[in-house]
Amino acid sequence: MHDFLKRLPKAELHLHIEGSLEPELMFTLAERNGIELPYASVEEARAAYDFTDLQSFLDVYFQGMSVLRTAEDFHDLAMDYFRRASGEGVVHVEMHFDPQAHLARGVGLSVVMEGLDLARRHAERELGLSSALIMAFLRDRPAEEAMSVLEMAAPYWEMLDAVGLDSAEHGNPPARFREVYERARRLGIPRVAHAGEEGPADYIREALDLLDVCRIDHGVRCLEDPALVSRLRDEGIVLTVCPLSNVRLKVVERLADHPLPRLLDAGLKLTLNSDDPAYFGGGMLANFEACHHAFGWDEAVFRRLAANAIEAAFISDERRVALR
Ligand code: ES4
Ligand code: ZN
Repeated sequence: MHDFLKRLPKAELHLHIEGSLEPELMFTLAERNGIELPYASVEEARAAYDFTDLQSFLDVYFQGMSVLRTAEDFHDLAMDYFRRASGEGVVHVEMHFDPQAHLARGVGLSVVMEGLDLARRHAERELGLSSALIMAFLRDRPAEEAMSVLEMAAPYWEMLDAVGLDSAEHGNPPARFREVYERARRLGIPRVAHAGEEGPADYIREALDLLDVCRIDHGVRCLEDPALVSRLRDEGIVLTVCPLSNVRLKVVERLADHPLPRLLDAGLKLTLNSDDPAYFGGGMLANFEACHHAFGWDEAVFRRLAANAIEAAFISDERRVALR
């Protein structure tokens, strides 16, 4: 099964590129930029990745990305991940990035965009790996700030495959971002949003109704609302599920308790993703393998999940055919 899962061409639709920062690179970049880390060693950093919920992770995640200062740093971050992913049989990566988290540290949008764009072209050439870019808004920051970031991104609108919504979900419903998403819609930029990870099923409904998203990131709590499950199935809305993330952030206690088999039985269009691989115990292959161990799925199930991702990816039909 390991060889099959590794060879299976996988597209990743839910990855935070800042969450792919392995402690080794974190230390390299800290040294390069003269930044003090709160960890004495790579091992100590890894030991600190013991989370109780989404917020406890986000605190560590925002701290970790403080080492990213220059375009070269963002290039190295993304290229480091692309190489690892490619080695696991990943052929396409759609990466969220958090411009507000960088702007708040005095790192301009042009620095982030230049570095990520260079890495994307480098990966295409060197690895034959395609990628997409999802500019995410921090939902625990004001909607006005998100709107100004969207306007600030005008020189890069053409480079954005979608906008997304991430960070602390509790108490930050999609409705607050209605106008920002309406602006993105008018600009012709596709939309996705995290919903129903820690937040209620109602947030998934809101993301569909008010933000007009084409995919839901996570969405695992939809099962609490049977009418919503029917709707997701009937409309073929893709959920980008992140199994190891859900375990590490205590959305579920153990992977064996994860709603994935029930979501599958409900006829939903699911994909498997790594979310923040450096923090949650592994990349795409680790997530696929963990599901094999927890649920005993056969090759046909994994083929279907991988095909769902290629089907829902922000790629040309030409590329889609090449990946099938
Ligand atoms: C995130 Cl797991 C998760 N949830 C929400 N926002 C995020 N940003 C990075 N990882
Ligand atoms: Zn996420």
